[in-house]
Amino acid sequence: MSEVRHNWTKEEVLDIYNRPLMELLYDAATIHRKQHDPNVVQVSTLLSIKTGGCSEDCGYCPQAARYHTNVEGNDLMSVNQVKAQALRAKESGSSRVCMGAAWRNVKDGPEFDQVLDMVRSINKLEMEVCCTLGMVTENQAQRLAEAGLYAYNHNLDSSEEYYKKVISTRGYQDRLDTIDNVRKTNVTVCSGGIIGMGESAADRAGMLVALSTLNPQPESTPINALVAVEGTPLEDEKPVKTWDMIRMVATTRIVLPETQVRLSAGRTQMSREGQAMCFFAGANSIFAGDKLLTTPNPDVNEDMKMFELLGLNPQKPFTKKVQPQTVEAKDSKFEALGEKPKWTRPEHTIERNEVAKQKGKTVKA
Ligand code: SAM
Ligand code: DTB
Ligand code: SF4
Repeated sequence: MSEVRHNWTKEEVLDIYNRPLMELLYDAATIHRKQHDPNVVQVSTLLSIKTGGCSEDCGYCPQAARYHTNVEGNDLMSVNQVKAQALRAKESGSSRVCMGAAWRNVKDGPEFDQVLDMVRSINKLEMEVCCTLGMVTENQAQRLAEAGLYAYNHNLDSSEEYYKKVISTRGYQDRLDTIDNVRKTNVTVCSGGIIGMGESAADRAGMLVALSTLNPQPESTPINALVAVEGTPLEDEKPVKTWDMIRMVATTRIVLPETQVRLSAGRTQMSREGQAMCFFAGANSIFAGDKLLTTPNPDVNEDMKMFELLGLNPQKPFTKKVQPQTVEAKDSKFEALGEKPKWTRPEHTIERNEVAKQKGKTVKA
């Protein structure tokens, strides 16, 4: 087994990222084969259960209310709608459903109770359930765990230094605190980030250092290539080069040897050959389905053809960890505390976010 290190330095990680490609690939693939079956890829389906209208100013996100994008906002989906979509995902070969909400943080109340019922109903379909709902308190994480949640996604998204240049409505420590709250339960942690937001290779290394310092390290790590959406502050960022994606995946595999590296947003821009290189470099999970949350993703049938071509098999649910038990709402040990957690609002000025916000106001007027 490769040693899991929690003391990587930015310089060490940057050196790995910049190594001659053949050496980087060889080392990453060697670690990958020791830790994982290289022919098995975990398949998740995303479901946007509450779309758009978000209060935050995340520079990459088409769901932030202040920017003018083509995203149509929706209220929280019903439990029945979610169950139907989950069944469809199961039939198409997914082992996990990841429900995303355009929220800054979870608030106790009927909407959260409804999300807990969604978790219960998907867990009963014998699928892994993941949620990404923004910041959560320990009590909220406990309630999700009790409903049968398998994973909670909360990305660090970039290095601490670059995060400040992308978001002003919350801080990096809020993200770390949420991950810590999830860690106090038996829910697994899914945390990764985005490349292609204008950050340097050193920032990419910085993000991996932050992820590697978490102890235990996240069970899954999504690597997203920015989907530059018109109307967002990052609309003009150049598409991420596939070479950068391959390097980032390989470096993630070396620094987080046991994690499932998810080749996430950005696959529509990549050839099959490019994606195959990412699987070789250590990626062993994807998001399937023709939509991510609001933007396009490759067609499921195309993905299945790619799996066949590469001899890859979808991972069965609960391969890595036993299925959590679902406790019904009436038997819950945890009541809603209605806490008012003090998540931060640094609210420093980010020039390009301001410009996009003003443009949004003009378009909407
Ligand atoms: N609102 C919650 C939050 O921000 O934690 C959960 C949903 S949010 C959409 C989940 C993740 O989607 C973000 O952390 C980011 O990594 C990713 N994401 C959002 N917009 C993206 C984009 N345009 N390109 C790539 N990834 C994106
Ligand atoms: C993650 O790291 N990527 C997914 C999931 N976790 C929630 C989201 C990607 C969103 C891409 C932009 C969109 O479709 O809105
Ligand atoms: Fe809201 Fe999450 Fe999008 Fe930020 S990334 S604007 S918190 S939905």
